[in-house]
Amino acid sequence: MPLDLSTTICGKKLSTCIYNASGPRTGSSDALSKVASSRSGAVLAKSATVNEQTGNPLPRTFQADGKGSLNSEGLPNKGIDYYLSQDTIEESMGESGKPYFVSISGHNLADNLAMLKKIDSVDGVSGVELNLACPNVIGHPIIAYDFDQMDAVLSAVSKLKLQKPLGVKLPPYFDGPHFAAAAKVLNKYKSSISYAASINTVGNALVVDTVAEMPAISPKGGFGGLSGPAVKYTALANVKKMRDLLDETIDVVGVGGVETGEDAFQFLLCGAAAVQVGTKHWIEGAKCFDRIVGELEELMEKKGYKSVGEFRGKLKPWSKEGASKSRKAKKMSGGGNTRAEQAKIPVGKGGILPTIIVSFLLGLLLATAGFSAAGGDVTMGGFVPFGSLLKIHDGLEGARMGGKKKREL
Ligand code: RRO
Repeated sequence: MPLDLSTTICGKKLSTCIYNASGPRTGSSDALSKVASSRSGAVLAKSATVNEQTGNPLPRTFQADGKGSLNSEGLPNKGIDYYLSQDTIEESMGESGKPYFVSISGHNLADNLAMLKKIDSVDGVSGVELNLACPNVIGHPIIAYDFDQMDAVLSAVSKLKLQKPLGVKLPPYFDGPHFAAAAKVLNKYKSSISYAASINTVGNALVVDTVAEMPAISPKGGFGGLSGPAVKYTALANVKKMRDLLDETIDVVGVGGVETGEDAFQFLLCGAAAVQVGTKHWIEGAKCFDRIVGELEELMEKKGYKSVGEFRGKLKPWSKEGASKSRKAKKMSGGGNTRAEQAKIPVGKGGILPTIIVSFLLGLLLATAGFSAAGGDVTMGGFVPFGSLLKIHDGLEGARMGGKKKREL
């Protein structure tokens, strides 16, 4: 019997519990159609504003050292009407039959209410994610860090009595009282909220370019939202806490640093009803959904699970027995948890030297081909032969809005 990876969000069945986060590669029907054609269980569009906007100045994204990515996109998007048009929905979703969700991040409450009213009457939209957590709009602090403002927004939204299901995108919280305060506000409006997506990027991080002695991106003095593996543990904690604190009628959708089926499994264990992928989708493209779903299936098979429901939310308390089981399994596979154990893991088959040589040759090749080593406003670029940094500046952006090259938002 095939494994059951399905889930239900906003009352809609998703064939797999993995889908895309609003953000990279979600700004156009072209990009969204690739998600729809993959094993992603649903399709979620880029956060929209009332009108089309180009976002912050370039360079505004940076992928550093494989551990984290930084962005200060500033909400580039085609405007809500684009994401609601039947042409866009048809071009994006094709015959996939999957749920299509939109996301909004208005400049103010009036904008959000106006967009929600529009969305509510559009066929083919399964729900809306209200982004309360964008860290990158200059002069606008993160709404969901101000609990009074969050309450006021949700109060006004609940008065609309929307027909479409509503999700909210939350920022990461880091302290007990903040988790509790956020959950209290959300629970107050539980009859209007279908799910909470935790987490948006970790706001106001800074990557420093050692060579140029400057920030790696240009807007906001180099401050941007941190994503990728660096934030996974924060995201897991937020999902677990929110699942513990939120009313059971509000689903928690996990997002933050998911790269593998094992990552997705961990989010599900912490109680996520579904798992979104953002940064890895940006880096790898829509084929990441096929890979991550396949890896989750493999892991479930190994563990003897037939459906996601069998382990979702069943994270066990720490125990000596569990730790011993884990240690034994790691020993068998040659890995380990402690530094001493990890030091024994060989670096590839031939050790580290071949890796250094290949990296050096690749660096020379890229330099000869005229790639930029210093970053800046380039599509791809930068190899520092004696550093460990292979960086890609605005890889996705390709070119500016309206520029010659096609750009996937
Ligand atoms: O567009 C962005 O700069 C952006 C948004 Br709306 C968001 O919600 N989170 C983020 O990291 N970047």
